[in-house]
Amino acid sequence: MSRLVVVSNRVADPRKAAAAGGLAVALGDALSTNGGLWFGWSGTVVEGGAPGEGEMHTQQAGNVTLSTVDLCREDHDSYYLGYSNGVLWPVFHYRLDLADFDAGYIGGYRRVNQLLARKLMPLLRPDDIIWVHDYHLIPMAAELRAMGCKNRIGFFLHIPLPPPLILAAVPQHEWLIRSLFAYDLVGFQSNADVEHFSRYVGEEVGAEKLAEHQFRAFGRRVQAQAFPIGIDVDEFAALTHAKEASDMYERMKSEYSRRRLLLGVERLDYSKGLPQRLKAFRELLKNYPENLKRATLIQIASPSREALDTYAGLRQELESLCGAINGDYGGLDWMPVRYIHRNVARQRLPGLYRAACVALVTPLRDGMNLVAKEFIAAQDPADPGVLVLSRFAGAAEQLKEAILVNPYDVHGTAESIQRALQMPLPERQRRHQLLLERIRSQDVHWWRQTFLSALQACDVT
Ligand code: GDG
Repeated sequence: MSRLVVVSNRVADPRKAAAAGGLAVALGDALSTNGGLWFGWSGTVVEGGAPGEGEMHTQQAGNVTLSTVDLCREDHDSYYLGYSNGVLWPVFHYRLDLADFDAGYIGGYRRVNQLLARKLMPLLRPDDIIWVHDYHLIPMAAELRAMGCKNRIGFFLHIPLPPPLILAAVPQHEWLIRSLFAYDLVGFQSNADVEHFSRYVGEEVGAEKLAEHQFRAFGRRVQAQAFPIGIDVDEFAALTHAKEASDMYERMKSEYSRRRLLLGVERLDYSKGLPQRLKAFRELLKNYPENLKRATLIQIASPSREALDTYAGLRQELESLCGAINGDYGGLDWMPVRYIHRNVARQRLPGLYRAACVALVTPLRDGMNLVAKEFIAAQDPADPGVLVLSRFAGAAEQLKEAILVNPYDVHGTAESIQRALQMPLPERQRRHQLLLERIRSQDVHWWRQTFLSALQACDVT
């Protein structure tokens, strides 16, 4: 059996993965099954270090080796803040207006991918299977191949791939896509992403389509298909019934016994559509006054990428919107919005999900969105809450029984929230049962196994 090597920007210790959540657990499981190596950035930024250099640290976690590399300040700022999160993240989420195409960033992005490939290369064995994750590391396989690596290498993109004309706004778009042809298998979250890839390689580089999911260009063949990521439904259900979540649930139920709870949970990120959601909630209060003194929106927006200006600006916008809604509609005994800019402990989240009668998951664009799936897993099947889901989340391709909304349409979203609040019990139960079946049949273990089986089966001749 081949050894699995996972390469991702950040590395989690499989022994502590439960605290980090589903993806870390799933990758940890995959690595522990036959022993493996998890490789990436250490999270340490060395002030004044030399660009393209970084010390490597190795520790053993059971049968999994964790090897991580430090980055100097200049590399971190151009690779992580600059190119990954200042160019690729906004463009891949269709936000050309927020991209910062500073020519200097690409050098750092390439340098760090080269550095990581150089450090990884001597650790590899001939029959290792390598699985690279996400937009930070798109050129990783090309760098490894240039150093003589012949292993099977797969890549999974956790964020969306935009349509060709949007992707073409990145000055290095052709280089990025050419880099994907150094992999044997490229996985996307949704069929829409695969369709964008297929159109791009057909229109921009004249790739030949050899078969369903098989493309040839730049003298290489790549397989590209959708592997929608899931959650560990059983683990999440168990977490829901454990003490911390039950306590949270009871507390919420008694505190809001006379109210209806709506819930939003995400990292504070402009892709998540938070201002539009708050405006839709304000519209709900305005147009359906029966919700006054009754509906409370709890919005968790956990801190994220605070070093970037766009994120600081968004934070201010949200604080001012929440203040305005509470000022206009709130009273001494009721505040319509409770906005929490802190990380909530993972063990408590399922209790919050279960206490909510409506979840608002309304990103402007999202690769998948795991919060939607966690909300479904945490519900009481006898009295489930309703999921209001953006049609622009990758999850919308699977979760058709949610109430699908266009988050840009504030009025339409408010109408849909009202419909969710009024949905009769039998309809809620029917929809929830179908959604639960869907997230169960394509859970995170299914995702990992299907991806790795497809990678094993790739024709690499
Ligand atoms: C990327 C893609 C794709 C959120 N707030 C808190 C907290 N969370 C947890 C949630 C969930 C996770 O973070 C967020 O996952 P999402 O999928 O919703 O979104 P991204 O972080 O943007 O993830 C996305 C994903 O990768 C996987 O491929 O689905 O499209 O953008 O698990 O529960 N967890 C805790 N406290 C919080 O305050 N403990």
